[in-house]
Amino acid sequence: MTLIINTIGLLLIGLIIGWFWLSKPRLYSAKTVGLIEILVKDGAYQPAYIEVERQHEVTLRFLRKDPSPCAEIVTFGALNVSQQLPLNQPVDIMLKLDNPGEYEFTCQMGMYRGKLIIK
Ligand SMILES: [Cu+2]
Repeated sequence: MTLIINTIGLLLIGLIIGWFWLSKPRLYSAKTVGLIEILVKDGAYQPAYIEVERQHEVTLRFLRKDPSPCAEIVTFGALNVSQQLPLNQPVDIMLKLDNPGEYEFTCQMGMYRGKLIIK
């Protein structure tokens, strides 16, 4: 019995380590103008990789389908923007971006990762 519990414990630890260290962001590319829709689903932002031409304002519409509490908040660290994402309810985030560059967005713990690239 102890052996079984130990084995399950080890498997769980392996899964958690795998999730944190081995999972790479799934990359999607979307070259879009205007409103960009991002699905939060199955542990990832889809698309996670967004390229836009330089423009003054970019609106991202997040739709969270992932019930994991981890997905509840999306944060754009470099822009000082954080937004709560209710389940199954689209949320628009308007960003003012005057400088080209790469802007990472993540969940609270940095497990969901995406990147907004302003050209
Ligand atoms: Cu998280």
